[in-house]
Amino acid sequence: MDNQQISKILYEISEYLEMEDEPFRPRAYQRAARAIEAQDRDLNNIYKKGGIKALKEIPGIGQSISEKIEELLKTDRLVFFEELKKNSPVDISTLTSIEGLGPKKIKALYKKLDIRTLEELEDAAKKGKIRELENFGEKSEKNILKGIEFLRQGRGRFLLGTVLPLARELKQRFENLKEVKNIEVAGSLRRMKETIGDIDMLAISDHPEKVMDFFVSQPEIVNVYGKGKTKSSVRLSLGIDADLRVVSQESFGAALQYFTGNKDHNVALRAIAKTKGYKLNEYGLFQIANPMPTGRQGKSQIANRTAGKTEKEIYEKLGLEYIEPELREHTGEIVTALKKQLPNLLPYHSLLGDLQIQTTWSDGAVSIEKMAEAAIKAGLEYIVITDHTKSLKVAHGLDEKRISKQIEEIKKINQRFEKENINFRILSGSEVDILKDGTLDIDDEVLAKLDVVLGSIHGYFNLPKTEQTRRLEHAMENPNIDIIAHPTGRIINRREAYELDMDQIFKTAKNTGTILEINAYPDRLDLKDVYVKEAVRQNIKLTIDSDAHHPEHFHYLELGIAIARRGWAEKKDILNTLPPDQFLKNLPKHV
Ligand code: DGT
Ligand code: CA
Ligand code: CA
Ligand code: ZN
Repeated sequence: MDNQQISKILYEISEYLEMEDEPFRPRAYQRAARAIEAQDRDLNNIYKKGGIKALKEIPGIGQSISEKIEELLKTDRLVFFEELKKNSPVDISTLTSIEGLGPKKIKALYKKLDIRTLEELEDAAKKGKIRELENFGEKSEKNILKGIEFLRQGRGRFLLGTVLPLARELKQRFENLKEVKNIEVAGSLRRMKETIGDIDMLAISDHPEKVMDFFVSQPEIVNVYGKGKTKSSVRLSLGIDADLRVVSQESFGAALQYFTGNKDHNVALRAIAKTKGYKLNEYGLFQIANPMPTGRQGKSQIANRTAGKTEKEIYEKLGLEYIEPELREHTGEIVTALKKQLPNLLPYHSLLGDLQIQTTWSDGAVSIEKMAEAAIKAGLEYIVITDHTKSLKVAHGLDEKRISKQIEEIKKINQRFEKENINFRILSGSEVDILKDGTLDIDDEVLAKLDVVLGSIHGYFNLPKTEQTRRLEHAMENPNIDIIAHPTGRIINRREAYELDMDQIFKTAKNTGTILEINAYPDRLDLKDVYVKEAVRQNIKLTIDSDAHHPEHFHYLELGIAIARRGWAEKKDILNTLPPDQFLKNLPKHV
């Protein structure tokens, strides 16, 4: 269990306790949850090294909560939390995941309308009962319905950034098992889709029963749906399901291809196989011995396996270029592979800089220097410090004076790096707030002094489409804006993108040279893959930023690269693959 999961559980506990009218404990749990969020170190390591005593030394964590964290770390569950959930009449975990509904409102809904579940909430809202309650009104009733719909769409799907580390951990354990010759993750996870329905894994082994025994004995497993000789399905504590199949060595490639999907890609591939006199299934690519006249295909004889051991040989035999999993969505990759014109995809680990970093100057967890050190460890050559600006009060945004002060501070740190022969540069920047009318909340003279300026929308999400589009275009037209951060504002499973005419946005990006960001933060991934593909097609420049608020966040860059690859991006499309000097020269204001 990682810090993020633990802190989420502590937040949920505080919500349950708040419902129960507990006076002090909710705040204690919130404080602890926040303390863990801001921790650079993994709680597992802290606990391994110093036990419960070390947990208690973290400011904000007391005796009772440190014991609960210990239980979570040791057993991956917390009896106290499970009891709380069981004894509560109301399904708080689900109801609080609706935007705008906190424990206080949920309690009022329970007391006045006896609402316990999502279904009851929906029913009451549809009948117009909620608008009649004090502090609710018609608008919030509408928003509740919208929130329910949104939740349903995303329900059961998990963020790529949450599932990926878990699946890798599982994979690693299998790799250490001597009975396993090879193990791969398939499905949407291998395609690096932004959300994941379930985890699909494939293994090669001569002792499948042993592999199955090992699988169902993993500590994260909360339920075994079925355990067979070569296939098992389970539910993990995160709430996601996982399947594992054991297949033979000679079909491994075919199985991997089949279970990677997506389904439409597979259907199209099988059709191509058929036209070439083959049959493709999860066991291999087979030559059909005596192709029968149409109409009698059912009786055609399957002779020999032509391919199946690796995916590469299957694609090759079918006359296609190898198609990377991220492209297998049946959005043109097959015809392009037939023509051998697939893009030379942006490689993982190819970014030299990260252009959106927050520090303690605004709402980040650590200092500029600490973020720089973490970036060096992550293999980067430069970062841009982009703390929020003054309109974002919750984040202690910077005003003109503090921006100028920060520029000086960055200069000093860079001088020290130079003296110590550290090959790393900090660039000065800002994530400037785009106001309702498209103007910026920082004076142009001050912005002109910064190396890189990001503009982003953090409020007035509900403007009409034309107005919202115009607002963003207005910001793009400002020569001081280099990059639009998280351009569409969506938060996966939580908030829809604001209404934008994306064709128009792309047109303006093209005209002004403004760069669009692929924000790699796990619940943003904004621009999303389909927009990346369109931007790439139009030769609009992009960057990939982690939006790090914490030294541990640099690894999110991988998610951004995945989205870029899913959008067919090459190295040339992503500006922060360039070394710092060249990167700066390519900013719109210098081109
Ligand atoms: P997910 O789990 O919803 O994120 O999406 P996937 O793509 O992982 O889908 P999943 O887990 O249902 O199935 C894994 C792969 O197995 C899928 O991408 C393609 C293949 N597959 C599953 N069912 C079918 C099917 O009925 N026909 C074909 N051709 N392929 C299938
Ligand atoms: Ca899946
Ligand atoms: Ca599956
Ligand atoms: Zn932002």
